[in-house]
Amino acid sequence: TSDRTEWWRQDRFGMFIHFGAYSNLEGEYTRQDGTVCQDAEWIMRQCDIPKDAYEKQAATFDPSGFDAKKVVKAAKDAGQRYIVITSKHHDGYAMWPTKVNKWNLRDHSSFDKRRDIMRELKKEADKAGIKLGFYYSIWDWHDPDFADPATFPKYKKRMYAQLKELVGEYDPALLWFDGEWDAENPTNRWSPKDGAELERYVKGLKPSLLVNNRVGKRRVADGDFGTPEQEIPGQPVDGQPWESCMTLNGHWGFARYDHEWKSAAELTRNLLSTASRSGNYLLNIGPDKKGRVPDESVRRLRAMGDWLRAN
Ligand code: JFZ
Repeated sequence: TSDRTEWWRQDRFGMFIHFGAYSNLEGEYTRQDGTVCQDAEWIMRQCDIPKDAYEKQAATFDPSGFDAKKVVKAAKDAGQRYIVITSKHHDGYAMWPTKVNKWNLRDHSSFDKRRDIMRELKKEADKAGIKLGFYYSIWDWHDPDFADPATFPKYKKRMYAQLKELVGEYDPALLWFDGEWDAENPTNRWSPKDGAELERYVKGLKPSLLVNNRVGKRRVADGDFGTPEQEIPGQPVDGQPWESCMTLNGHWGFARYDHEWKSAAELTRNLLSTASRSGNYLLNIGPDKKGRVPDESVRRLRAMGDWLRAN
């Protein structure tokens, strides 16, 4: 119903954060033959990185420069009222110390074992009155049980266990699912029934949780809000609340070669036209391999906030 989305519709403007083991490559993978392949959070797939090579690079991931205070301040300065961070992207790498497997920032990295960036972010967000949500990819390139129909139920169990950890440990306000599509990908067999089950499950863990429509098949009946991507629809999506997510440059994850930053004026126009059509705007940052937010991003977010405060 519309009541459960009320805080979120009033907040209007959020920060998306794409951060994971792919960030450690900063968008560039050098193959054995010396050629360089470029992509961001899809780099493992797009550049055909062998699993062991990807695991090897992830073992050196050390985002010691991640500063939750700075991230929350950047959001606050921009006028953003909630944050959605990737807890697990398609590469399956968990950004919190999950007990479900070792493929995570605590157990498979060079990062300080005492730190938990999700906990740090939750603490700073709480202090600033900013809500925290998690992106979670249903699609998983790393878990061998995902791709095989015979073992998919085993994968599903682990996914449910991870979501229980996330909700129990960090009390998120929102879960942003992704990776439910199957058109061009026969190994992804997520069904409407799977979606309905998952939605029921997470809302059973925390009834007030907001969930996007990618939990199921992006029908109006799926989740609490629609998720047009990189576009601002002219019409409401069948009366369903909606949120448009966008990048600041041309990538979600950090790409050191991408200098095509959108201007603060364009971004502000996007925010305003989204808001004028009763939509939410989720604007993305991609921290670098050290976990630092690029200056180009911070400056644009601040310029947007300055404009909002002045007008
Ligand atoms: C997905 C991810 O694959 C991508 O890496 C990023 O996290 C983004 C926010 O979500 O990409 C999509 C999802 C949906 C569409 C396109 C890309 N879509 O509906 O056109």
